[in-house]
Amino acid sequence: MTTESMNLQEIYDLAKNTLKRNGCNDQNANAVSKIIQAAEQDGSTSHGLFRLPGYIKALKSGKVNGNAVPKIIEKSPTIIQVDGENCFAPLAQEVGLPVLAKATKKFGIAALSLTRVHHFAALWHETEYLTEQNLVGIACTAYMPNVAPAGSKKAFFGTNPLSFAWPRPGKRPIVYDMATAAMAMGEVQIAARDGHSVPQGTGLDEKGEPSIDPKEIAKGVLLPFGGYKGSAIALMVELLAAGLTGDNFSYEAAQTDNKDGGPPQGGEMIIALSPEIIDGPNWINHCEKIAKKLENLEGVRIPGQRRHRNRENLSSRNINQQLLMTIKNL
Ligand code: PYC
Repeated sequence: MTTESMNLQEIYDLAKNTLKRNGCNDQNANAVSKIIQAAEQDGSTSHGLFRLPGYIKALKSGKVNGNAVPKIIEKSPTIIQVDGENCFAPLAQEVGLPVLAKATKKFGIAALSLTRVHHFAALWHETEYLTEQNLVGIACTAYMPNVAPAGSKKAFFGTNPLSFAWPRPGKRPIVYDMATAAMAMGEVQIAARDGHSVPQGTGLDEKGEPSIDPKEIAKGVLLPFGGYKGSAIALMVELLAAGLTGDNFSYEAAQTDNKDGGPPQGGEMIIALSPEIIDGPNWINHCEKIAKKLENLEGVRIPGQRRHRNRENLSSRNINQQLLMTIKNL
């Protein structure tokens, strides 16, 4: 793979200028560019510049409004809704998360329901934001059908990612962000691009046969992780991110989407909890004990640790040259 070296500022600038050239105003472009830059910084390349062509397709087709002004609707003191007016999800998060954090610090638990957003990004961004304020974060979103429920060979669930983050004051949080599919679609697409195979159990080809060829899986379906267990969690994500927000289930997103290749319209559910209020001031000491015990087990890595180590490295990143050519032509 041929790559080009870019520093983090250049990555941000490339994303922002491309988004602005294609119809985003400054605020919308900034929100998306920050999360693209953060993904590249953390080594999460499948959510970095790799997503930019998809974002641009959604702007060009008019599915996403690059000038949207998301609106806050306080449904109760602890239930906040942000109507994204068809923006990309990061801007709706930027608007809603401070309100969610404030309500959680006051009442101990609160929920943020994002509606009419287009989510294509990693979810650790929103859950980690909450841990910076010593809150626990849980976030999930549905997508387009590309995962077969356990027992079926037909795409029905989205990759339906779920993120959980736990604060560790003075330290990086414990955080995971995982597709409930055996592998995120972006990773399958990158494996296809780079000519790598994927592990057995990732998906089925067009004929419904197990495959380790990502190009064949892209034409077929992904499988949920852990069989019926992952399938049950994927269903939970559908119900929380679409049932509870009133926005699209994955199958509904497919019915209304214009298939431009960009992220469909959907909802996101973000739940925040305050350990300080729910437990009390001893929560830090108590929870540090389990974190330390886990860290001391040989071979164990605290979830999020690898990304956080990448984050400390502020040097340039190697970006796929073909991807850069595609972006420069947008
Ligand atoms: O990474 O596949 C993904 C995704 C879907 C929705 C949000 N992120």
